[in-house]
Amino acid sequence: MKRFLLVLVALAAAASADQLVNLKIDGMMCPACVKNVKGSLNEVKGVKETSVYLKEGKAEVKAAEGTKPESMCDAVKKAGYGCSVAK
Ligand SMILES: [Cu+2]
Repeated sequence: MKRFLLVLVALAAAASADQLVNLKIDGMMCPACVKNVKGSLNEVKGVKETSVYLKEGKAEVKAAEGTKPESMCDAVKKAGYGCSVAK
């Protein structure tokens, strides 16, 4: 039982080390844009997983705790798209 609890605590700790950030992306017109945005986000230090949604104009980013959402948006803007952090 004690061991089981320890595993649970370890799992919780691992989960809390990541954060989910929602970004609003403007200017995506086609799948190539999605690829561009995804690529630029994945180059940001700390970013682990990125899902980009063309129709919704948004991105969901899984990143290490402490990764600044602003740094993600900067990367997207550099790639030529509009970006704001969705709250
Ligand atoms: Cu495009």
